[in-house]
Amino acid sequence: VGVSLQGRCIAQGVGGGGLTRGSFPKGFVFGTAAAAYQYEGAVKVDGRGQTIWDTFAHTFGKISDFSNADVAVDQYHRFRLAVLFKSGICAMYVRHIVFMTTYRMICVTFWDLYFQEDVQLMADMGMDAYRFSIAWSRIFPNGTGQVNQAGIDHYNKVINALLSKGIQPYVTLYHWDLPQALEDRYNGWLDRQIVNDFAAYAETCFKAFGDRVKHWITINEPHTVAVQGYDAGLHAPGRCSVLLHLYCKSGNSGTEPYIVAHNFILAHATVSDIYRRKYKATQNGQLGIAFDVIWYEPMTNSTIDIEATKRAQEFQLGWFADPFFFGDYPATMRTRVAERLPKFTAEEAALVKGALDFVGINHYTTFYTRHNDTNIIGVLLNDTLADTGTISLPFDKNGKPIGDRANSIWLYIVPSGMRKLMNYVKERYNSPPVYITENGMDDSNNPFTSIKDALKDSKRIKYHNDYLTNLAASIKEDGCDVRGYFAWSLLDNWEWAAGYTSRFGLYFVDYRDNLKRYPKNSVQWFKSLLSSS
Ligand code: PSG
Repeated sequence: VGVSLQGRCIAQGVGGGGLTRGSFPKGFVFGTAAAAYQYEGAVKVDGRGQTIWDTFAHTFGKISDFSNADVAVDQYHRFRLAVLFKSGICAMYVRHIVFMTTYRMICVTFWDLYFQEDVQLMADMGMDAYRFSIAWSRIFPNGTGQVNQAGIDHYNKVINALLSKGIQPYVTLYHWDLPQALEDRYNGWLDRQIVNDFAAYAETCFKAFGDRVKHWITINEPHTVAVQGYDAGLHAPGRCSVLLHLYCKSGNSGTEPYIVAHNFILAHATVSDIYRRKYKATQNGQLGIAFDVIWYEPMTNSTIDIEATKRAQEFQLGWFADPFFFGDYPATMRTRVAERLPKFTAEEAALVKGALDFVGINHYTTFYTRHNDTNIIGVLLNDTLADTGTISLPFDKNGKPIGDRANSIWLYIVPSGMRKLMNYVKERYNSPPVYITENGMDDSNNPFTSIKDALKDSKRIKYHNDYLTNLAASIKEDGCDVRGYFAWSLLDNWEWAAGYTSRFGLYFVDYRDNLKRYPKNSVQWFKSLLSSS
């Protein structure tokens, strides 16, 4: 009673919404999210092959703090079995067989498996699930060919450790760490061959883990990869043609993002087809993609800006989700990108349409959008953005920020965007099942802040409380079919081009003392929420 009372008080005290488990439907899943390259470290251990992110992070000038993720937060090692503990109770009983007396012992033995750190941290919070990614290059160090058994063994250990604590694995197959061998062989996602190689990797995972993994996210944020990796060049493989190739050695910002996107879509569709034909009947799992979606609000109430806002969303979520629901890209994209936008053959369209079992949404922030038909931005920074004929900013026309800012320059706190986005998905795609596969905010990694102060993350508590309150309303009041919520992230970790400058964790990681984990106050908040009824 004490715990649940306290839980209610904390949950109420913070947002005023009085969130409890009961604010969500029965069976609603709460978890934390993570990704291999941001967490694992151990990049040369047990036969792991190099990835495009190892290459990118080790290229001078690409990561803001000049760091790399060779060690990251060492999760690869911290999944090791730490202690195997055996205990039991025994009872003696006496048996008489005529004149013979025998003393017999019966014992009941309990085996307890204790795992080092990270699984226990999730269990401590009462989380139902953990979203993590498999590193393709641990399974196939060269992208294809011979399976690396040590990689399979590792993820078996992870999955079994989670299940032993009642935590369901939600597994991402591709969270950006493409085997470098495939980039070298045929330019990775730019070549259609990737579809077959990805399918072979995915199938290997279904065979090895599919008896226990029931939720697969094939690809994390294909939109971010297409734009940041191939248009702006800020993410691996760092291709672009903006600034007259001064920033990226090679690439074509006007065409490559669309080609890569097309291959991502075909890759998911192919994998989904294989799963449904060969594994679904026995494994009975579900496949989705995690789409990154900023919510857009019109900058003014002029028709031209309202139209622009619709277009911006079609070029973001629509670009990737429309093909799965309607069999083609949005009409606005067909018109504006014209011959640079790849086409689906009738056969491909049939394969793609209907290939999602659920929609994963990574949602963090909301921007204002206005019409913009100058091409300056395209020439300087970002061609796909120029194609939209829009510009989106976290400031209104008077320069006032749309919400409170977190640490990342793109992360402004606008909880109502969550509810609006859920309704948009419901309306546009006819109520598909949705999982929020990421939602969270970061603090800066300030070397002068004491650990004690860094653990006081009331801003993060409020963030989750307010976004979850809007999510609950979208389900209960608007009838959106949302099945689960994953907080980004379990731990502070390596934040891509921002390196270690950003802390998204519910747990603080001490980068100066053996990567020790400390619960921030948000851990207690989640624990209270999750133990409430
Ligand atoms: C997602 C959304 C935006 C920027 C970056 C991401 N946005 O709205 O401008 S990346 C995404 C990713 C994960 C990151 C996390 C935080 O899947 O690996 O660590 O979000 O940036």
